[in-house]
Amino acid sequence: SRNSGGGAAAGKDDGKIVMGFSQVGAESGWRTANTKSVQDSAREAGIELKFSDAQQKQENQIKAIRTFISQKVDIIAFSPVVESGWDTVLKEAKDAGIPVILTDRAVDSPDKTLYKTFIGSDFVVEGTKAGEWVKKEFASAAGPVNMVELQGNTGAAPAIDRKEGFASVLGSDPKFKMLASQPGDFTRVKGKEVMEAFLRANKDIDLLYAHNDDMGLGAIEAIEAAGKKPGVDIKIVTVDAVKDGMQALADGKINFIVECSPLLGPQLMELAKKVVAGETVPERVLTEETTFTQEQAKAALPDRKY
Ligand code: GYE
Repeated sequence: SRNSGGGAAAGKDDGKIVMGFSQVGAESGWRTANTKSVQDSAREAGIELKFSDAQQKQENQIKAIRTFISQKVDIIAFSPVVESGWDTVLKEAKDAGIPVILTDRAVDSPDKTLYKTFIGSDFVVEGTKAGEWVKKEFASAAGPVNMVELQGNTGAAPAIDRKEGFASVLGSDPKFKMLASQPGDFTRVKGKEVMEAFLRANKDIDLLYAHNDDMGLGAIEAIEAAGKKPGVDIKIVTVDAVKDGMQALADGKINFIVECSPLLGPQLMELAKKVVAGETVPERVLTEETTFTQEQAKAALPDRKY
């Protein structure tokens, strides 16, 4: 630890950066790839990682952050499961002199001095890309285009923003009708369950927008069990582009995927080193992403790492 500054419980000052990282959980393929990226790049950067899995519960993340504070880590990074309710614990970290980096997801704290930087995707842009694809895909359809939406976990930045971006493109166009929109918590199981309910309640669904691949993959099972063809009878657009999603896209069961990169580890470690060294870092670091059609997925799949 470098943060040994005289305290009784301080570790030895061996110059090695210690990072406490509180992860959301292991809810999706994206998350698994993200965890691996963080762990691998910490090792490569020579940063000692204290990794904690919150199992999708905010209270567990708050506990983990408090533990990191009491352990006097050099830096804390975390991916907040929901946007709200972090001010108190972030203030505790700040008062202890421990810098915080937001990874992947944002918090809605008005006080921007509670964290040093935020690295991750622009989720509103992702939702916009999904909406624009839908608009083009159904350009020649008479309408109405009946849509359903599987949201991420309630209160999470990517759930709020992906919904907003999509609605900003299609929401004011009367041709596009959102029949139902419910949380599927970013998991396959819940995606399947909620899609079953959507199918029971709505005879005529033209399009499913799922906030991640895993919920889309769960929904595909529900659609097939209902005797319909995913990608044909019901078109599907998702976000992430993890391997299983890309495979379903190449197989024609998903129609379009908006990429969201989980490989945040290398940049996170670079930022952490700078922050601990007292250097200034940009307050927002955006990830670069693309989109995939079925043909593009076929081409990209052989080299897809996650
Ligand atoms: O899209 C989803 C995961 O926060 C961007 O969380 C991340 C999202 C990702 O569970 O698959």
